[in-house]
Amino acid sequence: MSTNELEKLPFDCPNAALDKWIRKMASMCQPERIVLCDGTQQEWDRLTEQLVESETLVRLNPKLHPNSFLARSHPSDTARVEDRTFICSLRESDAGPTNNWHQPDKMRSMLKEKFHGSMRGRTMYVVPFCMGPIDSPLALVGVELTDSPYVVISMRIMCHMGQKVLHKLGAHGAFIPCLHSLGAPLEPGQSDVPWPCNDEKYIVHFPETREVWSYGSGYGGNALLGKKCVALRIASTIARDHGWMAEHMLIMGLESPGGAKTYLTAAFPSSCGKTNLAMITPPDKYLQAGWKTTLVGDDIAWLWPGKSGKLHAINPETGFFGVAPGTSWQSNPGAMHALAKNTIFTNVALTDEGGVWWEGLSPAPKHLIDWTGQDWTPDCGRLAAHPNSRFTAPAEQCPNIDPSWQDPDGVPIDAIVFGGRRPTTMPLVFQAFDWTHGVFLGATQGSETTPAATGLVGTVRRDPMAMLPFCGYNMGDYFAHWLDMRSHIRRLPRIFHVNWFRKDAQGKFLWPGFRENLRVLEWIVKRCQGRVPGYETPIGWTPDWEDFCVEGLEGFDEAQFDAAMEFRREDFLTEITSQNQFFLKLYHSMPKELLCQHELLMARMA
Ligand code: O2Y
Ligand code: MN
Repeated sequence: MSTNELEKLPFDCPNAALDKWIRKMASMCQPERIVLCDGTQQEWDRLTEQLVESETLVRLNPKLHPNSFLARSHPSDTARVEDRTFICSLRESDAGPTNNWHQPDKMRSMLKEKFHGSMRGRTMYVVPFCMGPIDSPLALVGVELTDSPYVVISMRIMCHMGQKVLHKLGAHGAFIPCLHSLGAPLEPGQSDVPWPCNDEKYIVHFPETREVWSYGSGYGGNALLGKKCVALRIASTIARDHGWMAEHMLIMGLESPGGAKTYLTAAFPSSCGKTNLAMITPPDKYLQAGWKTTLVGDDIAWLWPGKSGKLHAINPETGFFGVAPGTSWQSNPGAMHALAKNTIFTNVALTDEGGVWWEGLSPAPKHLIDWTGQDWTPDCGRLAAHPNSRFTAPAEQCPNIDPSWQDPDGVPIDAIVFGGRRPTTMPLVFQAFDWTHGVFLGATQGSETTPAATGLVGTVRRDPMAMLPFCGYNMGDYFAHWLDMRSHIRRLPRIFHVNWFRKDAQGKFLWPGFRENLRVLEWIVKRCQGRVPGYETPIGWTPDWEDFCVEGLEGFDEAQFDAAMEFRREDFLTEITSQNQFFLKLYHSMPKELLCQHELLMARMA
């Protein structure tokens, strides 16, 4: 495409600023052609056909998985790359000590060199997308320019995309510019590979100008820029400036037998079963009694003080990018229904019948093609699916999707739940004394690495509000924003901390977990409704044995409950020291209220 051709785009662009930006980026990236994506079924059919031909996708057996495909990525491109993720704020202190910072002008000129000619021989797709229900007051419009058709079809599942978004943008609307290139230009005559990418990767955010530039990866959060880049890192800076919150949280609804509905959000560090909790099936006893759970979102929540006086929440996404291994009809039937059709699987194994398989799905078949494309047998000593293999599936296919999941005004939130994988120290559930104490609980949450001897406290990897890799600004300022929100919410949600992973001295889990976690959520709901008293302890309000339902839980007696709920002063003294080390890292921006919470906890423990 010559510079001359770039004087005019090959399609009508209704927005002058968008037209100008596309032409500027195209003259830098030099694609062979530019295509505006409309988000239609015909476009999906065309692109998936093209990707099957280029061997990026394998069409699955339509009898097993209608309209579904398997992609195998390059083995070097299988996950988000945190060490290649940058927050390029004008001031280093605005990125804070927990983010990779780079001076924005220098980063920009370096990126311009990388992107120069990076789309040669490829198509530049223009993907207008909207995070959040199109008519929501919080909805954010972005436009991703990408040379990856896999990204286009994935974006169609993960967010509102195409013509309807261009219509919302109109002639003068603002958009978040997101530039993405695989960094794998094709020279004349050069043949393509199924998963082009570059060894050098940059996932770069400019928070002041609200821009994302991503180079070198075609995978997940590195490449589908609406998700972690826009809906968390950029949105968190917009939210701070405009009085709302962009959080790494699931959103779910719980309907008790009388029909009362309570919505809650929850933030856990990775590997704590967030997707499984979001899609939880109540234990049979609860189902028979009339309990229902609904899903609004499994990964991201945008929260703002709504008309009801409560915090309201929307899920800015329309799909799941869920981890496949461990997902099964036993562990998560909701996810299995969601991924039954219209799904893109990435890096799972292919069965001889043209279906998919991963570890934890079912007994291993006798033969598979593994995620690297090689023959696989159960005795070959390799995993069949990559541990970070994924399904990209439409959220509306989840059978218990909440009727209000696309309500522009969101759903009213009564509880916020924090937690972590803590084999020691943290009881099954407790409630914060107030909002500030709750923010403290979120700020200190984390997961524990298991020490060699069981029963000893391991090293805790802090992941405040599960936002450590996703906050687009200084974590201390982020805590201050949380504290400030208190004065803007008339009916504050209650805040809780849960731990499904407590173990006894023999290393056995003290709580059965999975569907039984609903019993903990029941206590949380009842606390929000003022239906059960709490028992005041130095760490917060805890449930009394009489108020906690264990009916039908084989062998879970009062002694077991006490063990799961126990907190030991000596463990908490270790905890306080470890929290202090984390706070010291953020000392210059740490709000005094949180340091004070720390002192108060110490005093209550003394
Ligand atoms: O590896 C990736 O690119 C995906 S990471 C991811 C995907 C879905 C939901 N959450 C996450 C995460 O890292 O929190
Ligand atoms: Mn996530």
